[in-house]
Amino acid sequence: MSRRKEQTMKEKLALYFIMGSQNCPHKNPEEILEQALKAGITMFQFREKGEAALISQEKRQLAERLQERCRAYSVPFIVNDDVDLAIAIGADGVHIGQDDEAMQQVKKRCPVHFIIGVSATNAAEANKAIKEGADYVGVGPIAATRTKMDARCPIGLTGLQRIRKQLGNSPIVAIGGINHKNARAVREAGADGISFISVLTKAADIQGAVNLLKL
Ligand code: 3NM
Repeated sequence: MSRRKEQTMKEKLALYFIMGSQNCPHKNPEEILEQALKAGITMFQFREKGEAALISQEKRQLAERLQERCRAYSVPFIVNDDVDLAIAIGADGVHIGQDDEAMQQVKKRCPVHFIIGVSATNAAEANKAIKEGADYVGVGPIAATRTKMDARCPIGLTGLQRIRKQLGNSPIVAIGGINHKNARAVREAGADGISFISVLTKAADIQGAVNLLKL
């Protein structure tokens, strides 16, 4: 990746909000996203996953409604795991996990302009993802999280620092248990950006919560 592309990617990763309808059962995801966009998030990932998640047409319809909101703010709209959906609706990219479709296959199917993100928990996974052409790696979980039931053991700031050392300048976004108390330390440990779910889906004041994450 060129230096310039790398820098642009890092700017997009700064405040990366992730959400699916299962993360906000008693709220309207469109309203949450609208407020988050207004507050200044820089990238969004549609992650419709788990027992309560929408499927088929309902999933696609929600994706399209959320995508429309992101477009209005020129914020990239990324789809988690579901490469078919990402391609079908003309998303800006996909995010894949270690157990999802192989990178080579994903690259072959997606348009060249797609942003491709990969989850990694250690330096070996992160290195492999970047070598295979990932535009960024999502590194975590940094701290304990209640949002992802099958999350691995937290790697802490030390784990993040270790991965940063191995990856040189490649774009890294940290994930898992990130809130206003640890956001700054996470950036100082080498993350170009932070990604988060519950700190916004559970916030009474989304603007205020985003402001605190910026500090
Ligand atoms: N992936 P919260 S942790 C979606 O470690 C996700 O790869 C993780 O939610 C990973 O901000 C996680 O509420 C959940 O902790 C993040």
